[in-house]
Amino acid sequence: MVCEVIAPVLTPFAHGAPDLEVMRGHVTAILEQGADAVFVCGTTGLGPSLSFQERVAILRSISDVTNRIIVQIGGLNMDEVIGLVKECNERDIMGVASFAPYYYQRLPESHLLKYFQNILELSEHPVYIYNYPAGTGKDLDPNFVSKLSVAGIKDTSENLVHSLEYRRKMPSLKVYNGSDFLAAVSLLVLDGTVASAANFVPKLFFTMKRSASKGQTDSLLRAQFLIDEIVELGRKYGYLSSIYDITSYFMGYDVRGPRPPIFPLGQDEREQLLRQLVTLKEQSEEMSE
Ligand code: ELE
Repeated sequence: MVCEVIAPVLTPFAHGAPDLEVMRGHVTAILEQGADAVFVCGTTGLGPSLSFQERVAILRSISDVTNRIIVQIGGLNMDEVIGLVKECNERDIMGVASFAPYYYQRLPESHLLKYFQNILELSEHPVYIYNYPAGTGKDLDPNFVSKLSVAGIKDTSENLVHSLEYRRKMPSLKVYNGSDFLAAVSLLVLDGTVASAANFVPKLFFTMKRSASKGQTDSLLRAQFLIDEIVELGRKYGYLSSIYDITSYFMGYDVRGPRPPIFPLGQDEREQLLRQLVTLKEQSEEMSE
């Protein structure tokens, strides 16, 4: 099985707006260094906080530099969801993905199905489901997904059994897991990983993919445990914020910062974080080929 590393790419913000030039440079770098594709406007990309116009601008700008792109188009405004599907239809991309409409916890399953059916009817690209129960409050489980003719599922769950269930019940469906902590095992037993760590250690992911294809589980696990340490450290500061500092430090260029309500780290926090990253960066360089 050919497994893939899909990077859920962060959105660099400067002066309150997406910095598309920096984003294009970042996408180009991570694709050159080891990611197979990018996932834009997802969780790490702060997609739910972007305006429709910003998401269209990101789609246009990034699809100018690569066609290895899956666009997260989900939201609570159906006109905008449909508008984004139509925008995507105009472009050469790999696919569109959507999480479940969130916030309204008592929506019946029939409404959730209609939401995805609308997308499927309109999209000229393969459609992927982004299952993120921790974020949306809804688990689009294998039984739900089996009712839709989607191309694949990105299951963000730390429960591997849950991801494997899609594979067991729908063998032809592409199945990815989105947890950083399950990246190695996803490369071994699923179609791949959509791990946010691919923003800052794309070369390590390249090495991991090779280790997975050769069945070198020792080196694969060493890389996984290093990623775990970095993500755990980042989470202490708020991972959606600290990932900007971690990425700038590891990649050697400035990916700017998040936009409130995802607040950037304070100066003291940043310095503290960077001090703790020094040896982790050295280790990742040693492990990457
Ligand atoms: C994961 C998120 C959330 C990857 C994206 C992704 O960012 O769009 O495990 O809650 O931190 O879904 O990074 O993961 P947790 O696809």
